[in-house]
Amino acid sequence: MNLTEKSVVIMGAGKSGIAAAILLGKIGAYPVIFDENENLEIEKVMEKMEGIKAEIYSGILPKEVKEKSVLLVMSPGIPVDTPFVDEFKERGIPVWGEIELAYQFAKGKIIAITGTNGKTTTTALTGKIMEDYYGKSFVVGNIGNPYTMAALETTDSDVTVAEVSSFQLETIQDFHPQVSAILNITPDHLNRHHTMDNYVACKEAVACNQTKEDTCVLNYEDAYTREFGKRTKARALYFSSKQQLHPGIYLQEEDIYYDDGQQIVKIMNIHEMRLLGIHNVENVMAALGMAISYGVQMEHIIASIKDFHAVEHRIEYVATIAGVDYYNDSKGTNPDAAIKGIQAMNRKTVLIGGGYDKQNTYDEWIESFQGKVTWLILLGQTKEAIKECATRHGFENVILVNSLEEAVDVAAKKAKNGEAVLLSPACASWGMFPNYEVRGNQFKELVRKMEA
Ligand code: UMA
Repeated sequence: MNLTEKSVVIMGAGKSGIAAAILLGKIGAYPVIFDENENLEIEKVMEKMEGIKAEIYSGILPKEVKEKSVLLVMSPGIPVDTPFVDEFKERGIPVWGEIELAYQFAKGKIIAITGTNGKTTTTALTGKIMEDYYGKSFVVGNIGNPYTMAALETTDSDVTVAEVSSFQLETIQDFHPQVSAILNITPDHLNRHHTMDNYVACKEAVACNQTKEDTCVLNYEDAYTREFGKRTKARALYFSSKQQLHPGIYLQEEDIYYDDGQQIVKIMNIHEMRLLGIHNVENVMAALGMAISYGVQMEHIIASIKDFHAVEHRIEYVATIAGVDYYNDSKGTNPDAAIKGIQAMNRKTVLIGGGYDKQNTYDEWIESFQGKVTWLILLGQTKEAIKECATRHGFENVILVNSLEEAVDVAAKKAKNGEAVLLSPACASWGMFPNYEVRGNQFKELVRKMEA
């Protein structure tokens, strides 16, 4: 689509919206940013525009501005099933997500990773493997770097490694990764997608433009992704943490193997990686599968995996104070991710949880406590609902607090020498924090303050 001197409305003035507007300005289009937040600080948005001119509206977008637009670009956090978006669609105006916009102007090959949990770790690891091997890679998407920020810098010989969320995949059109992965699918974001079927369809969309020349790496132990392997047009490459696959990548005892259909190669022992927990073994196997499919030599892949550390906010060790180890798992934004956090702890744990209500259920999370969690400290919109759920499961050691500061203070008092304190909320941060990074950083600051 030729956008030169054409007006394009961008929904949302967050990271994605600003990056999309900058890209559009650079290619000679007229970006119009629209944010529904009436209190948006327009000056602050302008400061982030890197000298690119854009019209910025908050609260209401004037009708005549809407009608001039030839394209609507959506930020991932904004639902698409709204009357505002319908108006554009009814006029035949394309609605692209920020990822699709970037894709239309990007060059080179793409590796795209989705799944309910493990995306960020797997994306960071795959990005590192690519960077170590090729000397350069672009790591973009839900991980926190909008794809539009990097797209114009990419060349035909580059590889882009993109973490893509269901929100982002809902609005793709031509986006076509040569290698993709769906790590797992468990209920999440159902307040946005309404049904599990819709959510699963968004995840599967990562491979919708792939052909038999491409690869889709899938988890054999997840019923959704296992089934999807039978339907996808791409070559399915499975990984499993539970059984031997032929062909595929799998864990047996404590070793990872790769069976290419002809021969079986032992790749590495799991203690050679610096990541904790079985979920991380799965993330490593997925990254391995993608790197093999992309053509990276095995010895280089192994060296990069051995050298890779946990990403920030994902079961991240913070400090030991008075014999208590503090872990930041602010990225545990849904019950399934938070269960992995608890599983990774090897001692009694005081758990801090709760936050924004995504209409998840918490039963499995509470059931996973299994005597390991001594106290549950709850904050945010979901605190009452989680407390009620805990009571139903016979877990009574629950304390409700009003801030993260109070939560850390109470946790420090409850945790005994030799135990752990884990922030792993099972909920998004929204409502109390702009994102999980701010929540995790505040937790780390509060912990380190006690250390001083
Ligand atoms: N807004 C509206 N109307 C709405 C909702 C929001 O106008 O109905 C406005 C807000 O006022 C705000 C802007 O939209 O100014 C925010 O847009 P956004 O929510 O899309 O946030 P960005 O800052 O652009 O960040 C997005 C992703 N956020 C979401 O998907 C919610 C970031 O993922 C991503 O890192 C970033 O783009 C760069 O690609 C975060 C996330 O929480 C980490 N992702 C979810 C997850 O991991 O579970 C999917």
